[in-house]
Amino acid sequence: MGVVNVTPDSFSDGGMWFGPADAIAHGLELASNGADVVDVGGESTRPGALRISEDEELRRVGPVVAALAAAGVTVSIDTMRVRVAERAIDAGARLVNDVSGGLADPAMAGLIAEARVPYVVMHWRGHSIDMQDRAHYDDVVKEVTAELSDRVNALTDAGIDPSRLIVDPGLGFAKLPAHSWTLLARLRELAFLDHPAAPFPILVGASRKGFIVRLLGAEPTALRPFAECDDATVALTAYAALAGAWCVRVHAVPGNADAVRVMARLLEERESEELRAGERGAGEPRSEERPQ
Ligand code: PMM
Repeated sequence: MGVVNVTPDSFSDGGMWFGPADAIAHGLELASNGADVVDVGGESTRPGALRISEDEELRRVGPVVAALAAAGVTVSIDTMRVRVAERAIDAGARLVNDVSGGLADPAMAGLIAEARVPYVVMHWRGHSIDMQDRAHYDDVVKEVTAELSDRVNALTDAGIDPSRLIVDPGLGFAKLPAHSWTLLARLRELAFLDHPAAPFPILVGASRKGFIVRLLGAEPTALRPFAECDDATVALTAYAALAGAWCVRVHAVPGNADAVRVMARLLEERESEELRAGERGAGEPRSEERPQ
């Protein structure tokens, strides 16, 4: 999933694709670089960001979603607002990516149930303005899994088909860097929510996030510039793919698309090796049956 932030102030690429023409050209480039989905967002969610009005969000994303969808790109709309999601679906968006997992707008669940589109449910504890004040956990994996389980149960109770849900740990959202690293290290556990339809597909948004920027800074307090974190993002993409992630959300597509293809081939090989080993095992006498 390639990212088009139609914002002046995002985490990582704010202001670069703010005009509709630049944003559309960037989305087409991401798709031609190998992104299966292009995620269009109009509202920055960097820590401390203020919200923009609904009309401003619609003004930013509307033409971009419509043009990319008309060009045959599979578009995802990154929004917490039901009206923006609805307009985007009408304009051809095929997936809704809601960083609040339906908590920011209570009408979102009804729309998703009716529109029958895939829906990304990210772990979220509140709006960006003060989300980092909520980064307190005893066991971050257990708590994120429990809170995502609550969301997924509420969403399916509201009529959403569980097969349309994708879950996301929300790296950097109400998380300190150590929380994001722990969630990545135990990624597989996040699929196993307390819901009859588990395991769920997992989306990982690690690209250019603060926990990478901080790790790679030359000194403990120095930050590596965002655009110089793309090799590290590729490393995490390879890891996430091998750990079974369904999708990675990234800003620079080519290296990540290659990593996904390489890991898919490796996983395929691992599975057929396991199958072959199983067949060999079934044909051979077990150790206790072997002639002495
Ligand atoms: N991160 C950002 C925006 N949208 N959506 C999902 N599902 N997961 C994420 O981790 C996520 C997201 C913020 O990143 P950006 O502003 O650097 O694009």
